[in-house]
Amino acid sequence: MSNGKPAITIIGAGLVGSLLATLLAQRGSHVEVFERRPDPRVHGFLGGRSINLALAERGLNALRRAELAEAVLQQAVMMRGRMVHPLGGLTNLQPYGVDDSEVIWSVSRGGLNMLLMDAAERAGASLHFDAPLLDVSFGHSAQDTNGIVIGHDRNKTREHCANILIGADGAGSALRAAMGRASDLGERIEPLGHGYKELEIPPANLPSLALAGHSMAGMMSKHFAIEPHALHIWPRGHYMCIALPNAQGSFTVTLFLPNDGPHPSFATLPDAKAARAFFEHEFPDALALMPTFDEDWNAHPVGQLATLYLERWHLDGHALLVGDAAHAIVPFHGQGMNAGFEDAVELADLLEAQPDDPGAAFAQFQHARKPNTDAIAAMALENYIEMRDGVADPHYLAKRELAVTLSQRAPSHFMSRYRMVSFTDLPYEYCRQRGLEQDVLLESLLAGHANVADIDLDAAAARVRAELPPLPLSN
Ligand code: FAD
Ligand code: 8RB
Repeated sequence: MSNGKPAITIIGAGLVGSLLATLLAQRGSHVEVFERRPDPRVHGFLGGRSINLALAERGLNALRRAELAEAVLQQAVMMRGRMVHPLGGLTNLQPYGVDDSEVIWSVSRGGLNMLLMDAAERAGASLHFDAPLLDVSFGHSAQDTNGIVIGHDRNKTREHCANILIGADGAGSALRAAMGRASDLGERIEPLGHGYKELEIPPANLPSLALAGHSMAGMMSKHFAIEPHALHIWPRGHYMCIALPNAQGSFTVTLFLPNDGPHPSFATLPDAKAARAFFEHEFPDALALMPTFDEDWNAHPVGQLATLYLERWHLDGHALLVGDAAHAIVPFHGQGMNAGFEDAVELADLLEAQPDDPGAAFAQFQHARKPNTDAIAAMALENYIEMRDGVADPHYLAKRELAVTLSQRAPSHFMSRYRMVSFTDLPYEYCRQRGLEQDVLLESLLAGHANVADIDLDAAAARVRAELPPLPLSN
């Protein structure tokens, strides 16, 4: 204890650990953070590669609580919708929301993490780098403190006391492994069977159009090679590519593909030559924009995707897991970080409300969050199907068209699940359940109609208002 507030030890200064450290330190807790990697503000991040993430309303809300939203948005690129690139067809933009208040934001992981580390230190947290958690001996009684072993200077280790231990050390959490050795957490890892490969579209070097005809005509300037304000998708049925814009004019492209099985899978693409031939066939427009395709293919390993489920996130008041360490999910709703940021706010509120009873705070945290993280795990899996082949299905498109119309005619009673997840802070489990109810109604309204134009839309909107309760939205 210091000044009546508990001392808290966080493992991992990733996205969630550094935001949680900021929120707790801003409220007066004494916070120590141990991070395995070197300080990226000194040594650079991920070898300098630009990797970006989609930030949505939930994540932004959490950043607002730490007074960091504006600083983050200054470095972000607005994405208004999904730009779909059919094979051999015309690209089309499907807006995510009703206007520019409903957009998602592409942010650099490295930039965001460094901004959060700065904020945590400014708020008074102590960050220790090159400091991996190696082992833990958990306290037995409520009064017993934990002992943690932290790696230090290659072969040396240091031992520390850690009253309240919080694991924000990511999907491969060392704290989770240590907790699992002490007590069964009910861990289940479900591999997706698909992996991913990161590629890059650099900025296009075009003659500066705005200056054409002026004295500086002919000068080269940086342009985005494809529409910057969109999340690009190349849906191909059982697999897909996506691209998110970076503030510097490049795009990070990700190929999602089955690991094994018949062509195409990562197993049937053993080298860059085979991969290039596959892209020439399936993603020719994207390949044309990737001059470093072969180097990228060879340099970046295939990443694996899985969902992590735990029955228990905490050992009494001794230790708790948050973020990916507790509930890693597949990426297809772009919500992993957003969900982890929601965790950080919820936990900081609960610990602040009962500083003397971390066991109660941890139990309430798990009780409140677990149904919601289970729900986003399920919705993320479902959105892979939607992204990779749903977008080309006529029935799906008819449903989407009807949904858009109903949300205009009955905005207090109908909002697509995507909008609820991305642009509100309604609990994920509510979004999932409400999405199911709306889906049943959409199917019933569409039954027997070849297209949306044949439906009596006034009657449809009246049914929506009669059969669904109003949305619990404040605005
Ligand atoms: P991490 O960010 O992984 O941080 C864990 C930290 O713990 C790291 O700094 C690590 O070095 C440290 N650590 C690990 N082991 C130890 C140890 N033994 N001791 C000390 N420290 C340790 N989410 C979204 O919301 N939108 C997106 O668009 C999106 N895109 C993604 C793109 C990619 C390529 C990936 C991989 C993920 C993406 N996610 C996205 C998910 C998001 O990155 C995670 O949900 C989020 O980073 C989880 O934060 P975390 O702090 O729990 O874990
Ligand atoms: N992890 C995203 C969406 C939903 C887009 C839509 C999807 C890359 C790894 Cl795959 C993906 C979304 O429905 O139109 N919003 O944000 C981010 C996504 O992938 C991220 C960049 C990603 N996550 C391992 C790779």
